[in-house]
Amino acid sequence: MNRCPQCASFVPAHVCPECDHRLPAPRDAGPGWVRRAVNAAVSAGAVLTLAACYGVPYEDEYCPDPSSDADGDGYCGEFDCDEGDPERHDFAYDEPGDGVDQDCDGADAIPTPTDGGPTGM
Ligand SMILES: [Ca+2]
Ligand SMILES: [Ca+2]
Repeated sequence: MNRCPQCASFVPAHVCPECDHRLPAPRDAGPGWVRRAVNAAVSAGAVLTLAACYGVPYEDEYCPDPSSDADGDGYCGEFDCDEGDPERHDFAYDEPGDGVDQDCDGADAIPTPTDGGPTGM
């Protein structure tokens, strides 16, 4: 929240809804080096916040050793039950009723009425 210097109310944006006074955006304030420092601090803060909320991005999370990813699907080890088929890994969509266990849960997905399967009547 910013404080409007004209009417002293707190405003969420850069334009005060009470008096239409336009507040300077933090990125626009100060000389070049100040602006760059503020931008760097804001960017670093955003990265830290995102990392805290969603975890640190790790490119090879599902296959730390790409040399063991024989089918090249980006999954290996515990995340890939069939290194001979890039369509089969723990995060694959399991097409119901095709006889193939694409998502490696131990069985082919069972068709539901929306998949054109049994209606259950
Ligand atoms: Ca693989
Ligand atoms: Ca399937």
